[in-house]
Amino acid sequence: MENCLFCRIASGEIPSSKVYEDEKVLAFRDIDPQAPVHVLVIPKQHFDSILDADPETVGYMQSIVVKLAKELGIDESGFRLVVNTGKDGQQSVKHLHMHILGGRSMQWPPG
Ligand code: DGP
Repeated sequence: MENCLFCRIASGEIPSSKVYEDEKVLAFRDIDPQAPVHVLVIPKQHFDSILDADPETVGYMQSIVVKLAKELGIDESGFRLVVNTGKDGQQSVKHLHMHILGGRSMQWPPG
């Protein structure tokens, strides 16, 4: 989608610190990391949010999250998977993305 930041990152028009890529998804380091490990997983196809995405895409993204958690060495210590959605969810980029946050102990409840 034109003018979508994450579509432009997915196409390579805007550079990112890439962690993983295949024909369906891209994973890259968050520009403003909130933990020692902070990776975003996005589908290359544009969906505004998880509300619009099909279960196959979401399930595939989940499988990449698990693979990356192992590769990033945070599967045993644990991590947080976040999908901010809409206004109250504080979603700032309107292209579905999953945050993988790890490498430190997380707080609960979130603010
Ligand atoms: P959210 O608030 O859930 O929509 O998270 C969007 C995230 O995207 C936020 O943590 C910062 C990150 N971000 C925004 N712009 C860029 C960018 O240009 N490059 C990268 N790598 N991350 C970005």
